[in-house]
Amino acid sequence: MNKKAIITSALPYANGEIHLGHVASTYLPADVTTRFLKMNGVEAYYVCASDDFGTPILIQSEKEGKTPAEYVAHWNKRDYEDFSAFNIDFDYFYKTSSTENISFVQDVFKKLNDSGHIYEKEIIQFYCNNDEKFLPDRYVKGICPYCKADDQYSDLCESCGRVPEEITDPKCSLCGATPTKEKTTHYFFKLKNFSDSLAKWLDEAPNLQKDVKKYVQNWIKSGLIDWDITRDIPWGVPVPLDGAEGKVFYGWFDNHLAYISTALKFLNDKGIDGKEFWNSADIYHFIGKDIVYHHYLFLPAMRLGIDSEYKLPDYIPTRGHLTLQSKKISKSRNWYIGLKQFLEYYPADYLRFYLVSINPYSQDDLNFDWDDFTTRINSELIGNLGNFVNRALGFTKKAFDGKVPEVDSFDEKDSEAEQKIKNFATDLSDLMEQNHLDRALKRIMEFSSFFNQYFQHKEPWKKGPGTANCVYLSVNAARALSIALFPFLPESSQKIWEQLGLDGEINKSSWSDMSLLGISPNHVLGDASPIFVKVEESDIEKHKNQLGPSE
Ligand code: B3M
Ligand code: ZN
Repeated sequence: MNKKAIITSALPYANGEIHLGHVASTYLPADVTTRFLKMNGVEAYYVCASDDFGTPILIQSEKEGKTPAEYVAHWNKRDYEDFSAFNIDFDYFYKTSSTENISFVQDVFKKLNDSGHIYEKEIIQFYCNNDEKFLPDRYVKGICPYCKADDQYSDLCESCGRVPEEITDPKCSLCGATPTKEKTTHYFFKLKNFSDSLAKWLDEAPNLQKDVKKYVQNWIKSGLIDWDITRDIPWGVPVPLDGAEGKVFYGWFDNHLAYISTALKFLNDKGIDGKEFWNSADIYHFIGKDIVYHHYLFLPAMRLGIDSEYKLPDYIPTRGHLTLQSKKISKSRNWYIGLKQFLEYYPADYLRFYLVSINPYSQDDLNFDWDDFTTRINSELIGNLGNFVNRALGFTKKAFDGKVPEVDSFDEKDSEAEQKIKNFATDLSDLMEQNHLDRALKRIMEFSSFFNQYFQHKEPWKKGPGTANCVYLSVNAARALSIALFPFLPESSQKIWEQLGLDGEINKSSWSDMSLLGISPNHVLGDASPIFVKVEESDIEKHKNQLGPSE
């Protein structure tokens, strides 16, 4: 296992609040993975940034009468606060509009240009006579030329995931008028040049998801098109060439470079050689499936274009979209739950538990359902896990004054239980390393369920022979659970740790520690109290009623 890692997750646009859809597919899986790697002794850093440039942000700041810089500063701060409240533990959260990123992007562009990967071309671009503007990207809506889905932005079809060469039946998204076409000069990146090297990279990358690879390979086979990387708007990274005044880079040219520039800034400030670290680490980019094209083609091609001066990603964990009560999330239709709002209802760990449980390592869409949430929290998290921990600790308190008794020789059941603890870390490691976080969490719940049954079977309240063993093994199982749960439920895991009377912070434990019988006879537990509070059905009804049009 590589002992260094850099983890990133798709950079949130500084353009509105973080909602459940964002955290499910990228930030939460990335956070769980980073915590796991760190516990495994990997020098892992999770870096992220707000994505500050691009036409939608410019449009929105104009609407709100703010400068784009003021507008993005607001969302950068707010996003970071919301992530922190959800215990998304970035090592560093920066911004694509940082001076470091701007100069990094300009530098990469110059290198690509010097190596002949850039050319200039006069193009005909949509222009709105009404708004007196060129209309790149989201300024134009129309029909996708590939899959014929309508109401698609000209820069990305949400239905088939491809980037249209030219949208059909275009309309200005500001005023709805049909745009005219005017001439302008743009810079292009020769994506076509990279067809073979991208195909080879995909073939050889051992850790990329097979199904994603397959359809990206098909895109390559059906022919890549060169990529227009500049825009005639006043908000973006300026193109560093004479004669290119007033032009900036397209947001997707600069944003993923902030993965690198942000990591370099963070590492160099820490006194680590950032470039050397990047090139010797495992690189993870967590994304949602709507941005596969950008991460499996644009991003690696640009890195290849500068001679892999910064290595290509090892992992691009790609997950599906979240629907809400089986419908597409939509802010305008109020079919939407903000992260901040959710955390006013329930603790972060409830949402972390639920979202990991329903989120496989695949591109299948997942669904947030309030009733399912209630069941999973009340019967699994509380009924199984909370119940076991509380039973084991509560009983030790009551019957032994909180002091773990001396053990006798183990019977068959005890030995089986002991073995479960000893195998626990390895059982989970494979799943965690392969990104199957949902299955790992399920395994943890099975472990808890096993110990519930063990406790029930042993009937320690009868104080018969074997009671001491049952208590000793049960509190050690609770300790194992507390360590295993840390990447998933950091707050609850720390609570269990403290109730066990263990010192210090749980995150100082290493992953394999869970398989030690780390609590010895005569150890004195802390105070036991329920870790979780039940979700009330009446509250759930209220939350459901908040969705949809308010009358
Ligand atoms: N800002 C958000 C998205 O399309 C976009 C990601 C950038 S990652 C470099 O999901
Ligand atoms: Zn218009």
